[in-house]
Amino acid sequence: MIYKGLTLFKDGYGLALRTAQYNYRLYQRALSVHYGNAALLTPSVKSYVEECVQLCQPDKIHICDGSAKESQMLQTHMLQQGTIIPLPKYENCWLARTNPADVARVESKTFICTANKEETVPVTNEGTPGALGNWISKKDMQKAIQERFPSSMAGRTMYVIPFSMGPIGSPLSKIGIEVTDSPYVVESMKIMTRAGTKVLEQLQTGDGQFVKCLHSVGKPKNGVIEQPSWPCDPERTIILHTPDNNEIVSYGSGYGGNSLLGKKCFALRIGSTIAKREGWLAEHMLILGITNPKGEKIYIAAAFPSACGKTNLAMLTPTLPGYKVECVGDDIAWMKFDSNGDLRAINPENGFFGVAPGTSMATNPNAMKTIFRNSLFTNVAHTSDEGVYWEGMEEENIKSVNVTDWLGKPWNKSNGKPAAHPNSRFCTPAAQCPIIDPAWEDPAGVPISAILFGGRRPAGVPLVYEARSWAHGVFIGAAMRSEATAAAEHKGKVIMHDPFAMRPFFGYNFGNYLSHWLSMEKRGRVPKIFHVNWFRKGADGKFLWPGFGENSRVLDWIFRRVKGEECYQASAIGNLPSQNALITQGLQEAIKLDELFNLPKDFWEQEVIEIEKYFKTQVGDFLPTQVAQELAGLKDRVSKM
Ligand code: GTP
Ligand code: SPV
Ligand code: MN
Repeated sequence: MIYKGLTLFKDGYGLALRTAQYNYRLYQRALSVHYGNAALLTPSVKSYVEECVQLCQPDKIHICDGSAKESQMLQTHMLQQGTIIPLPKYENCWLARTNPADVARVESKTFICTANKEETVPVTNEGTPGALGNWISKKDMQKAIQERFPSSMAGRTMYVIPFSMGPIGSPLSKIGIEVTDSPYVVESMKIMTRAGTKVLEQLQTGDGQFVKCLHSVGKPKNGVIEQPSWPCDPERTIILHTPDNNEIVSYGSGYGGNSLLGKKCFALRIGSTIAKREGWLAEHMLILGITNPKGEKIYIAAAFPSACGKTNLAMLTPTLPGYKVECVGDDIAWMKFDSNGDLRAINPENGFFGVAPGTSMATNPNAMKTIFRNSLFTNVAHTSDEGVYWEGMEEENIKSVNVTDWLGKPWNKSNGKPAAHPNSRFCTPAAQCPIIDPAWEDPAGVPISAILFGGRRPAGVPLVYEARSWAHGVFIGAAMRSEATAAAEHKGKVIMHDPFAMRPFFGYNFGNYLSHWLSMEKRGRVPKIFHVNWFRKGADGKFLWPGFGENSRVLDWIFRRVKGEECYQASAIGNLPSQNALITQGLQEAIKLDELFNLPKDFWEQEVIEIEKYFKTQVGDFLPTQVAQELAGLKDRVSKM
């Protein structure tokens, strides 16, 4: 065994495995690299792979080249394992069914590891459990790794995925190496990121830096894998991040943000810590370009919590005549001021991992035109004509076929359960989107003129309002709340705080994050900030606003505000559209505008109390004075309503 020369080196950092013999080399033959070219790995990538091999003891090593031939090979392998089902109704599409215990991100098992707890989370004296991330000590992280990873890949292939977040070579992009034992993860990462040999070449010519991402679907302690087609270890799932050395370690889950480590783990958690150090922003935001009837174009970024409408807004089909929306990204934005003081954003991703239920020709035709080629569906329902189905999809699709639900059981509407899991998703190449923005891969990014915050607020919060200033906008982001969704393990429809839609994704102390946001005003021209709410409900429990394409009416008002039109009126909570400023001509149904924009005093008094309590118990002394002043200002204005 050629790894005899490696010793465990417990320095308390990350994996804490270091090669003792520096002259040690990863030889293709000796390591049984059965696919790919180990000679392309830089010395630091080689030593990282060696550490992972030493720890996880895989049978084989596969260095991903990103090719179509490789995809065919992995698809064949996954077909044999029963992990995927072909969908010949479409072109190169596949369906995966996970273990029913592995269907969403697990926020409670996600940790950030720093020397001091305060680096990761605000520590307050209130005795309330922290809800702004979980901290783990270096010692406990080591323990967690040592309890789970040794030999976790025995009998399996270890895939090494070189990937770039952002266009390869862009000054805003960053590289990662994900080591995983899941071929499903490989195929998903090849859609969601730029992955393969070209990234290894970039590593050789660039600064050689990369984020270390180790992932194993794991093996349960008792050795029993319940569903061999989807191995996982839900009971011991853990997702660990060490910002100090740009390292991610994820065990036990094969799904979504738990396993596609470029996404939430890298682009947001590690990304936000890099962004803090380097003076930019890594955010849970879509990016869209919008052109008005005069032919003027601006770009907008929007932060809504998981399953609250980012993909839909990013691909919006405007109902307002003369408007055009183009999509840059649907989930993550990396934003940095350029030398002219403009805030420029890139979408670090290469694909969409979008919520399937609710996606239809009526709600999001652009998504429907994107997803039926070269796509991987997970936990949606299967039809007997070898296609897919989910709640909200046009029902004619299932008129003359039988439906099998996401669990593999026969399904019909009368059995009362959803056919597709509420967090079922499509994974599809962004380049296939018919309205992908011409500048979506511009290495310089696109200039951002407005930032939107929003969430699911069934009561009290109007359709749209504008922040009074940058600091007020930062406060609005900090005070964001939204109804819980199926994207994580939360139960029920409780209204949760989700500041900046980042609560599950902060890589460092939220108080310091707020200071960082406030500091942007000194770095360049800051965009205008708005809050939107498509989800307000009337007394009948129905949405007051039709949403989707009609949201273009709200974007039109925002556009005009960006251009400086005086189409607003001040209110206690911020600027609202002035009378008749929101274009309503052509709306299919009569809209109860009064209800949609009403600001009930008792609601806002309660909201202020709730925000105050949240800041006190969750952020404590880490709350920047400016944000506290904004809260005091709101409280004062609400008292005079
Ligand atoms: P993540 O991928 O989890 O980050 O979610 P997301 O923010 O991209 O949410 P997405 O656009 O996938 O929407 C989630 C759900 O909200 C879907 O079921 C949509 O149909 C629904 N939705 C999106 N936009 C609207 C809207 O304007 N009005 C209403 N009523 N529902 C919407
Ligand atoms: C989200 O939950 O915000 C997602 C899906 O975009 S996941 O990739 O699983 O994080
Ligand atoms: Mn998301």
